[in-house]
Amino acid sequence: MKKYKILVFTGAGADKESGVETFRDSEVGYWNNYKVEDVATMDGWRRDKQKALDFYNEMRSKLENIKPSKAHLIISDLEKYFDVTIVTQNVTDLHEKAGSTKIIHLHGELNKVRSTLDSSIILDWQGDLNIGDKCNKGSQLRPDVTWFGEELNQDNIIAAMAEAYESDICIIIGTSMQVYPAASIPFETKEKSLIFYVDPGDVNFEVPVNRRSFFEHIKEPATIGMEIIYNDLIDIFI
Ligand code: BV8
Repeated sequence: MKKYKILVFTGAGADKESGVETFRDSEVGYWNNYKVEDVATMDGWRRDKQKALDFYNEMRSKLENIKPSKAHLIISDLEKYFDVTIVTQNVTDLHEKAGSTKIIHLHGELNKVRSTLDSSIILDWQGDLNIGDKCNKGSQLRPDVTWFGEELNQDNIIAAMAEAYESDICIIIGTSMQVYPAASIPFETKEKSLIFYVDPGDVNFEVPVNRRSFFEHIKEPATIGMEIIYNDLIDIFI
C-alpha cells in the first residue's frame, strides 16, 4: 500500500533538547553572543576569516558530544509507516545520528567544508578549520554552510520543493520561520495537507489564509510535541 508522505521541516529548536543553542529565541542564543554580520555573511568572512572560523569551530566541537533527542528518534521511527523527508535548516548531524534516511540540509552541514575557489570541492571535516587549511587547488577552505546573502544550493531547494509538492502532512519543528527562502517550503505542501507546528513559543509568522483550517500549533517542546503527533498520526492513518 502506498505510504502517506510527510515533510518534516526543522530548525534550531528541534536540536535544543540535545543541548544545541538556538539563534534568536533566548539570551544564550547564538545571535546574542555573536554578530550575524561577523560570522554568517561574506562581508564578515572577508573582514575577519578567523572569527568566522572560530564560530563554526565552536559549533563543530559540540557535535561529538551531542546525541539525538527523543524527537529526532520519533521522526526516524515514522519511516516505518510513512514516506518521510526531512528538510532541515540545521547544520548538525542529529537527524542522521537518529537514523533518518532522507535529509535535505538547506543551509549546509557543520561536518563539511568547501573550497573558496571551487564550490564543487566539498570535504568531510572533523575538528577545527583554520587559516592555511587549503583545498587541492591551493585555496582556503570555508565551512560548507549558507551565509546570509548567499544563494542556497539550488539542487537542495529544488529537491525540497519537489518533496513538499507531494506531501500530505507537514510537521514544522523548532523554527521561528524568519529565514527565507527556507521558510516558504512548508507552505508549498499540498493545499489540504495537515500542518503541525511544534514550538513552545508563539506563532510569529503569517499562516496563509487557505492553510489555517489545516494548521495546528502544538505549544510544546519538540520531544513532547513529537510524541503527541506520533500517536495522532498512528491513530488517523495506520
Ligand atoms: C538568500 C548559516 C539570496 C548556517 C543561516 C526573502 C527571500 C529570500 C531571501 C530573503 C528574503 N527576505 C530576507 C532575505 C534574506 C535572508 C533572510 O531570510 N533574512 C532574514 C533573517 C530576514 N535570507 C538569506 O540571506 C538567504 N539567502 O536569500 O540569498 C540570493 C539569491 C540569489 C543570489 C544570491 C543571493 C540565506 C539564508 C541562510 C542563512 N544562514 N545559518 C548556520 O550558522 O546555521 S540561517 C540561520 O537561521 C540558521 O541556519 C537557522 O537554522 C536559521 C533559522 O533559524 P531557526 O532555526 O528558526 O532558529 P531560531 O533561533 O530563529 O528559532 C528557534 C525556534 O525554536 C524558536 O521559535 C523557539 O521558540 C523554538 N524552540 C526553542 N526551544 C524549543 C523550540 N522548539 C521546539 N522545542 C524546543 N525545545
